[in-house]
Amino acid sequence: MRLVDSKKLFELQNKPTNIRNICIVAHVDHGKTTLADALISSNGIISQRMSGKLRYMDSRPDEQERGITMKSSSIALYHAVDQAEYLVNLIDSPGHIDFSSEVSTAVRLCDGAIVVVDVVEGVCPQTRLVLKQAYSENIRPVLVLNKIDRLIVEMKMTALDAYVHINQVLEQINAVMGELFASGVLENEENTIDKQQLKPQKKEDQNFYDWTSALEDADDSNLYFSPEQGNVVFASAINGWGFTTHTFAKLFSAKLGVKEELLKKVLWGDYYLNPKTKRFMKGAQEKAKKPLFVQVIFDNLWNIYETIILRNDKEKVPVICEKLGIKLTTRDLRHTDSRVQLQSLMMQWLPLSQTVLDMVCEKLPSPKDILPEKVEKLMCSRIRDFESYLDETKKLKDDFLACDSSNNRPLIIFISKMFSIERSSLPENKPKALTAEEMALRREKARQMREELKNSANTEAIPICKEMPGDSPEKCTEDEKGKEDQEKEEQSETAFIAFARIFSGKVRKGDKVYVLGPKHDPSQALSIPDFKVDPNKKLKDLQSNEHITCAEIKSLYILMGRELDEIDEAVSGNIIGIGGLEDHVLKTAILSSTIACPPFSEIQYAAVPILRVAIEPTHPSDMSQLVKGLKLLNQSDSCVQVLLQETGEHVLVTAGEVHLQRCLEDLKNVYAKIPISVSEPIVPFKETIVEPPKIDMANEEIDAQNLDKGNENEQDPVITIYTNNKQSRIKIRARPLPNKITDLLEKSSDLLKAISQHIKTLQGISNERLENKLDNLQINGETKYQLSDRMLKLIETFITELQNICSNLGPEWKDVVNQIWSVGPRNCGQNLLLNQTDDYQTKFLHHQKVILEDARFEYESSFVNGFQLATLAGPLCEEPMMGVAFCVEEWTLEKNETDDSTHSFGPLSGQIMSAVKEGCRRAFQVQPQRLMAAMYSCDIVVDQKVLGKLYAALGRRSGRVVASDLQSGSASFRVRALLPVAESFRFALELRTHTSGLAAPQMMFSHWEVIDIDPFWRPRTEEEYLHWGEKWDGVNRAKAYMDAVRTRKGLATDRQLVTHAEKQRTLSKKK
Ligand SMILES: Nc1nc2c(ncn2[C@@H]2O[C@H](COP(=O)(O)OP(=O)(O)OP(=O)(O)O)[C@@H](O)[C@H]2O)c(=O)[nH]1
Ligand SMILES: [Mg+2]
Repeated sequence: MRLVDSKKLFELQNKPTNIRNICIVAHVDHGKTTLADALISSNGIISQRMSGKLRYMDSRPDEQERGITMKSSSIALYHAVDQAEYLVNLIDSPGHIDFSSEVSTAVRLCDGAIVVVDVVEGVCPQTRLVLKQAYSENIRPVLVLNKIDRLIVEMKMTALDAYVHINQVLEQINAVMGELFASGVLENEENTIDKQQLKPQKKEDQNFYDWTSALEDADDSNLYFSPEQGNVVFASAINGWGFTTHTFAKLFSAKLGVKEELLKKVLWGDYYLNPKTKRFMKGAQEKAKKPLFVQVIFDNLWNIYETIILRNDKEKVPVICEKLGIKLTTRDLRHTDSRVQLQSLMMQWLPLSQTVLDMVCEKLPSPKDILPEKVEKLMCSRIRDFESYLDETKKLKDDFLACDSSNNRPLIIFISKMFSIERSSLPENKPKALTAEEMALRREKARQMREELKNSANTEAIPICKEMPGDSPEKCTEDEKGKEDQEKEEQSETAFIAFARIFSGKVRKGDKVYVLGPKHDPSQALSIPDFKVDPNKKLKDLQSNEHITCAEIKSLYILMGRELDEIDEAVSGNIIGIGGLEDHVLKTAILSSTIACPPFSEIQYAAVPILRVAIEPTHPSDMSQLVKGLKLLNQSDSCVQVLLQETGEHVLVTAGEVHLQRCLEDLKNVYAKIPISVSEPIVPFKETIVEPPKIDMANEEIDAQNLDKGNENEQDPVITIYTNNKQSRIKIRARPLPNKITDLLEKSSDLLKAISQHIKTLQGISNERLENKLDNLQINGETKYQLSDRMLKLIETFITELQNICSNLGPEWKDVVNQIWSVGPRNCGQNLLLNQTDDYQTKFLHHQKVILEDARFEYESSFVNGFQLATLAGPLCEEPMMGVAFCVEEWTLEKNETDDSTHSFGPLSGQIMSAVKEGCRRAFQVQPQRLMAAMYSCDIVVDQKVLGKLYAALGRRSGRVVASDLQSGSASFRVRALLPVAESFRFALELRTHTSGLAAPQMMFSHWEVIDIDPFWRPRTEEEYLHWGEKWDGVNRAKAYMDAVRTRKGLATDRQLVTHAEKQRTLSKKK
C-alpha cells in the first residue's frame, strides 16, 4: 500500500529546495532497477519482501522477460531526513548500450545521479560513458558500490582482500573522474582565453598563458568519490542493505567511546586501532595491521554472511539478532531459505533505502542550485555563443537561476522525450474509486432489483441482468452503438505523454503556451515586428522555416513509475508528465510563455543508429496502418530513425539488434497492430580508394617485373571529360585522403555544413542580383551573409588544424586549405573537392562574399552538385564515398554565342553536373578501389573456461581481439574486440548458446574501416598465379559484400546464373 498519497507529493512539489531530481545510471546489469526497487519499497509502493524480485520500474513485459531495462521511467518518492521532508524524483535508466539514448534524455532532466558500480566487474565501458555524460551535463554524482555480497558468497574473498579490491575499484572510478575533469578544465580555459583575446588587451604579457596553472587552480575537491565525504554507499541491492562509513560512525561512536566526527574521518583509509593506547593510528598497511574499516565493518559483515548463508547455522541467527538489537518475526526465523532471514535481518540493520535517500538529499543539489555554467550550456549549441543572443533571451538566464514560480516569471519547460501509454490507462479514463455514499446507493439499487425479481411470478424466464437499470443493452439504439464503437476506437489508441522538467514559472491545466521546436531561433523570431503564431497550426502544418506552434496544456501528471497521478498545476523544479501534446512535439521541444526562449542544446547521444531493416506489411492493404505506426514509433523513441527511401521502401534505423527487436515488438503490438515482414538487416558500407598496394595477396612485393603486363591496361589517373556539347572540358584526378584529414572532417561536420549553407545563401544572392535583395536581408543591423564571431573563430581553428596536418604530409597536400571547394556528400561528409586549376578562384573557408566576373561562376553550383552526387553513391555498389579527394586540374568553358547545342543536349548546367559526376566516378575507378565496413567495438566479459569458444566465434566472423585482461580477483576475462557490423547479426545469440550464457557482448558502433581486399581481385603477379592459378574462384569477402548490396539494389552483378546451358529437350516419348 502506498504510504504517501499524491496530495502529499503535490504539497512537496511546491518547495523546490526540498526536491531532488536524480537518475540511476550504470553499466548493464549492475543493479540499477534492483536498487530502485529498494528505494520504492520505502514508500510502500511495493512490499519489502518483493523488493529486488519485482523490478517494478521494468514495466514492459519484454523488459521483465529479458531482465534488462529498455526505457527510462520516473517515480516520485517521499523521504524525510530528521524534520525535513523531501520529494525525490527518481529516474531508472537502461544500461544496455542500445538504449543509451534513453540515458541521455533522462540525464538532461536531472540535477544529480546515482552511479551504480558492480564491485566484481568494476568500471565497465558504460560506466565510463555515463560518468562522461553526467559530467558534460554538469550533474553531480554519488556512488553506490553494489553487489558486495558477491565478494563474500561467490568470490569467497576474505574481508581484507575485499577491502583492497574495493579500494582498487574506487581508484579506477576516480581515475575516470580525474580524466574528465582535466579535459573539461582545459576546454574551459581555452574558451576563457578566447574571450580574453577578443577584449582589447592592455598588458603585453597577457599573450603568455600558463596552462599548467589552470589545472592546479581548479577546485576538484568535490569531484572525487570518497567514503569519508559520505558520497559512497557500500551495498547489496538484492539483499536490501547499504551503508556509508558515516552510518557506522553513528552506530559505533557510543560503543567505542569515540566522537562521531572523528570516526567519520578514520573509518576509511589507512587507519588502524592500536589496542594498547586505544588510539587510531595511520599506516595500517605498512605495519600489516587490519584497517579500521575491515575491523569494524567488514569483519562483522563477513561474520553474518558466513554464519547465515555459507554455514546455514540457524541457531546463531537469534544470537546475531540480539547483538544487533533487531527483532525478526517468527515467520522469518522459521523460514527454510536462509537468504530470506539474511535479507530481513540486514534490511533492518542497515536499510539501503534510508542510506541512499539520505545521501541523495544531503549530497545532491536541489533544482534551486542550478549553476550558471549549466544554464549557459543548456541555452547554447556548439556554434552559438551566449553573448550573441538578444537581451530578451539573455535575461532568461536569471529566471533559470531563480527557479521561481511567481507570476512574473516566464514559463520554461523542457521536454526531453515523448513516451506512449495506452489511453485507457490514463488516470482520467480509469474507473474512479467510489465514495461511501455512492456504494451505499448502489447496494440499495441492487437490493431493490433482487426483490423485484423475487416478486415477479416467472422468475426463470427473465434473465438475470447484471447491469444497472438504464444500462441494459436492449436500450441501445443504433446511433449509440456507433458512438460507442467510435469511442472504443479512440480508447484503444495510444496517448503520448511528454517527459518534462519545469525550469521556471508555473504551469496550470488549460494554459496556452508556445511550443518551440529544436530549430527555433529566438533572435530571428524576435526581430520580426508583430510576430504572430497561428493558434490553429499543428506540427504537421508548419513550413520548413517555422518552428513555433501554440498548444493548450490538457493534463499534467506526477510520474509514478507504472502509473500517473493527475494534478492541476506544477511549479518550477519538478519533473512531470504532460498530456495532449502529440500533435505539437515530435521528440523534444520547449514549452514557454515567451518566444525569446532558445531551444536547448542538442542532447548528445552515445549510440549511433546503424542497423537498418526494410519493413512492409504482410498484407499490402495494411500499408496506411504501417505508416501511421511508424510515425508513432518515431515519436516515441529518441534514437530510432524512420526513412522513406527513393525506392518506396520504409526503412527503420536502430542502434542494435536488441533495440531493433524492441522497436518491432512495439510496432506489431502497440503502434501499427498489424503483422509485418522484416527484411534481412541492411548493412551500410562506404567506398574509398587507397594507395596502390605494395604487397600482393601472396605476401610478395609487387614490382614492375613480376606484374603480368599483358593483363594490365594501366589508365591515366587524370580523367578528361567533356560536356555533351563539348563546350566545357574538365580534368579530374582522385586521390585517397590521408586519415588525419578524414578524421578532422568527420569531427567538424556541423561546422562544414554551416559553411556550405552560408555559401549557398551567398550564391543565391549573387544569382538573383545582389543589389535588389540586400535590403530584405537586413536583420537587426546584422546581415545574414555575415558569419557570427563564434563561427569565424571555429573556422579559424579548423583552418589552423588542417594546416598543421597538411604541413606534415607530402607536397601535394600543402595548399589544401586554399583549394577546398566543397565537402561531400550532403555538404558535410568526408570527401573533398579540391580546386587545382590555375585560373579559377574558389573560396570555401574564406567565407567572404564572392561575386566573380567569370562566366564559369554561374555554373559553379552545378559543378559542386555533380561532385555531391558522385560522392553520395560510388561506382562499387552505390554506397557513399569516404576519404576521397577529387582534384580538379582544369575547367574550361568556351563562350558559345549560338544556343543551338544547348537545346539538343539540355541546359548547360545540367550537362556540367552530369559531366562532373561521371568524371569523379571514372577518376575513382582508375584507382585501387576498396569497400569500407562499419565496425562495432565489442566488450565482452567471459569466464576463462569459454574464452576459446569466444575467440573461435570472433574468428569466424572476421573479428579481431584488441585487448583481453584478466579481471582482478576473478576468473573472468574482459575482452575488447572489433567486429564488422555486417558479420555481427546473431552474434550475441551465438555466444550465449555456445558459452551457456556465460558471455554477453556489448556492441557499439566504433568506426569505419577499409576492407583490405580488392573487390575485383584476380591473380596478377607471378606469385599469385603460382598460388591460385589463372582462374580463381574462391570467396572474396569484399566482392561478396559488394554483390550482396548490388543485388539488393537491383544493380547488375557478374554472377552467372546459367553455367552450363543446354537446350531443353522434351523427355516424354511418343507411345
Ligand atoms: N548478487 C547480487 N546480485 C544483484 C545485486 N543487485 C542486483 N543483482 C542482480 O543483478 C541482475 C541485474 O539487476 P538489474 O537491477 O536488473 O540491473 P540493471 O542495472 O537494472 O540492468 P539494466 O537495466 O538492464 O541495465 C539481476 O539478476 C539482479 O538480481 C546484488 O546486490 N547482489
Ligand atoms: Mg534496469
